[in-house]
Amino acid sequence: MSDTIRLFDLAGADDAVRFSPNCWRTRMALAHKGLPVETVAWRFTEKDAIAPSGQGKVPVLVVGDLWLHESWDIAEYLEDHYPQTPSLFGCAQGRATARFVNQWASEVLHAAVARVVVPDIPAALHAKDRDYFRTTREAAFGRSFESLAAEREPAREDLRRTLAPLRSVLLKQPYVAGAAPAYADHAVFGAFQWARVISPHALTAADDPVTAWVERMLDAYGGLARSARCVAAA
Ligand SMILES: N[C@@H](CCC(=O)N[C@@H](CS)C(=O)NCC(=O)O)C(=O)O
Repeated sequence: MSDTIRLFDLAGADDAVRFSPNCWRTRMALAHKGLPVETVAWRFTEKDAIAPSGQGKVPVLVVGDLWLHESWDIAEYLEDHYPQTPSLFGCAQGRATARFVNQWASEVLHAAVARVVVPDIPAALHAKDRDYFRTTREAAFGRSFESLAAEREPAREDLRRTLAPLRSVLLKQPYVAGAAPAYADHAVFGAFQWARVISPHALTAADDPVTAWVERMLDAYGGLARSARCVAAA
């Protein structure tokens, strides 16, 4: 019998509000492979709960005695250890290209989305996380949440420009990975699901091809992402 898979998944004050872009990558990858998972609601300050992983960030995936972290490493683990399930990458070249897409999303897209949504996050956090979140994020941005919130519109404009290559690709094909979603899509989609769950501010216009792709991703895997609890709708 295969081991139960557990995922430590970032939650807000409400256990059902799961808003981490990196955890959503893993949730989508597990769904793609048809692997059942038990998610564990985790807060930023609950470092002890994931200490066996040797670091302090989620996603953390626990399979038997194995504690895995880093969303990209988790994706590779799932691909290599469950070869009988649908592939996340398709082939060696697909894996290499997905690695680039993943890195672009982590370094460029997440930073651009953060400027739009981060000021909305404290209101949804568990009380025990609020000071930690403000202190660490304001230090990272070098500015207050209030000043970030005041510049949300220019941040959205910058994000729209950042999305230009994604938009161009999605005008030619329905998914980043081609005809069907795969890990390159999961890697990018996490950022959109982050915003959708935690913020009332739309990232893209209704007629943007990126919006149509987000809708397709929300419907994928039996509507897993669409069924997620959103703060704005709560
Ligand atoms: N490169 C890591 C990034 C993980 C990460 O930054 N996770 C955030 C949640 S999205 C976290 O757990 N932060 C904990 C903290 O800031 O203390 C990955 O892709 O898994």
